[in-house]
Amino acid sequence: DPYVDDPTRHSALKVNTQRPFNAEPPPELLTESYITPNPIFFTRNHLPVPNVDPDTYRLHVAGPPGGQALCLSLDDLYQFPRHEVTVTLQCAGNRRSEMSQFKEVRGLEWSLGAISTARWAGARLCDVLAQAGHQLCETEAHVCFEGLDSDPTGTPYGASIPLARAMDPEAEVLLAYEMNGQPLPRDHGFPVRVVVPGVVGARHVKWLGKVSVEPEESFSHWQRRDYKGFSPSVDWDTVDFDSAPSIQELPVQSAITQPKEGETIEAGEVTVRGYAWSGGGRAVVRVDVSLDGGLTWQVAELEGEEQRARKAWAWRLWHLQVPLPAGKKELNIVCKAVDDSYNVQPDTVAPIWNLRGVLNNAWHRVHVHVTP
Ligand code: MTE
Ligand code: MO
Repeated sequence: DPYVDDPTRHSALKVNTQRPFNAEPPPELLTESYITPNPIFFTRNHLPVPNVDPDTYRLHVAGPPGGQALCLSLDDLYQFPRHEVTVTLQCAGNRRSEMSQFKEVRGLEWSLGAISTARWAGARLCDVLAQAGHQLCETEAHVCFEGLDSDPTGTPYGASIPLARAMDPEAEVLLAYEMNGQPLPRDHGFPVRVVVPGVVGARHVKWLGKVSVEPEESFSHWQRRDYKGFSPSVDWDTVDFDSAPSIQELPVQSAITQPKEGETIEAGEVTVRGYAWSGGGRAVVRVDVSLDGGLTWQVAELEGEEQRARKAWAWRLWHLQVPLPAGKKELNIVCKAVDDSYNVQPDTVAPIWNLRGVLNNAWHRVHVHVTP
């Protein structure tokens, strides 16, 4: 069993698959705090967790022609200026189960918890690339990452991001060695992972072993044959993965974590809670909440840290506390967020359904009963 060496996990996690380990925190814990505690941070593993010895760990960074290939120990990495940033990480498959309720999709049945937020610390990728002699270039280029986790054929997990993002100090791409003030937990990439603010989780390569700059995107299965969006008309017989770009920045997203679907609440007053986030550093400017399925709306109160313009890498938590009209027996609670490009969420899954069940950002809906 290649998974015997996997770490032990927190019992509050809702396990999706045990081998490889995939799990999410329950909604009520997810938005209990702005920073997700490490033990309940959602985990998305495609392969067994590698057991990396921090003393012998080396990160290989390929150099350009005439440049300098680097072979960095953890201590070497600590010599680069330390950079800290709070980043929300979301899997492209977050909320897939709502998409599969509409029509079958292939993938893990994530509820709304394949998203979490941490304070990450590490070396800036741009500093490490510069040390190896890499520069921005006019021609298309991508920074390819390889993990130390691999399948039975020895193929590692891999992904890539455009060189322009990697080299932009404002994009704050990190080679992270700390998560919420602790060394990275094994499930989250110990000892080093990539953190790409504003970009889909799949590019945040864990257990980072190798970095290189290439004229093309990573040839990894997860870059080329997965994590892409398609029209609802495309099925497994007609899908052409080369025809769609890899997912990088994610669309505006929000979900309700309280009350929960099917719950019975007391008459008088209701408190609705949830999260909202957008990709690409776009800030959440507003969250609208409806108690009547979208006929009328109220504006929720945003909590948590203020976001920086164009660098809003972390989510906003929000709440709305309102009296209930007398005689209401049930509520159809809906939320939708607006980002600072005025992007909005689609009202249903139907127009964004895709065979892989990724990129679900439809209005989130929760139906609750009210006791008289
Ligand atoms: N990196 C490696 N090496 N192996 C993986 O399976 N999964 C990716 C990404 N990085 C993965 C990886 C995916 S799809 C996601 S959503 C995030 O890690 C999840 O990060 P987390 O487990 O720390 O939440
Ligand atoms: Mo993911």
